[in-house]
Amino acid sequence: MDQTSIEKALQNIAIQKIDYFKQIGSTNDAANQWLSSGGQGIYLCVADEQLKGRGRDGRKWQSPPNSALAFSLAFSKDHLPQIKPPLITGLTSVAISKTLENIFKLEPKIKWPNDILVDRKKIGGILTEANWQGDEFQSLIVGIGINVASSSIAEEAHFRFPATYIETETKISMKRVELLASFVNSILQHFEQFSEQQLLAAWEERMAFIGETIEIQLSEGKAFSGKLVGIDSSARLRLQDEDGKEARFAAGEIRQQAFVDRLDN
Ligand code: BT5
Repeated sequence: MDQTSIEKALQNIAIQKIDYFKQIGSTNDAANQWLSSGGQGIYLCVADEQLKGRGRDGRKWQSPPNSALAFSLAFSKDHLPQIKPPLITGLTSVAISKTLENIFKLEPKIKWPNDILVDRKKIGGILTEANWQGDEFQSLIVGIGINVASSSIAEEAHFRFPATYIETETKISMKRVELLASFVNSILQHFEQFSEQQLLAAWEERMAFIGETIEIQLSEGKAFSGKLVGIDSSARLRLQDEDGKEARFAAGEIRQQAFVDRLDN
């Protein structure tokens, strides 16, 4: 993977600028810099290795060299997707999942709000960062990390959930640049074409743990448990308690008993 091969693989896609780095802190930071320097349109930043890859709430994301895909797409104000901001992570998850289904015949599940699981293990994660001015949505960065080869993970023992890798699940080895082009194509197509209704249906179809009893960890150590019944039109998680009463959550962390659930970074 290098600048030329990425540009070639994405030559028919409307992206204003592409940057490839052999090593970087975080591709989301590079995307933010592009926006701050007045970048207009859509920007793609790809890295072979991230030294400060991050997840939500300051957690770390591992993407060592030669093994994973780590990339970010930035959208300036006049190129923002039409869909409302709380649905963007879900839209990206659906686009990534469909690509894994189409190319590899995998059956990925989306662990609300931002994890892609295969066989109940984490194969990828999404970090969406939106910039606001007051309540006006100004720009957007969507960062995606996908485990391709098992060398993606240096310290798996510290993870909250078991991890997995495309090559482990499929026994297929595909050039990362081709995979990247398929993911980017799919994400941009979904951003342009998918309505909210289509998205909510496609998301629920692929939701991990649907019908199962889960626990959601809320801030300040609080938790709520119930049967996962789906998401609402604002992407809030819908849980039902034993009396059939429904509660909805805009943020939180799903725990599921069958999972190895470790606290880490
Ligand atoms: C995520 O956060 O899953 C979002 C990950 C987004 C990474 C991309 S890479 C390109 C762009 N640039 C960045 O700096 N970030 C984005 P979260 O749901 O908070 O999960 C983080 C947790 O996943 C960590 O605390 C670990 O337990 C676990 N983890 C870290 N690296 C992993 C990996 N490679 N595979 C599976 N699990 C991992």
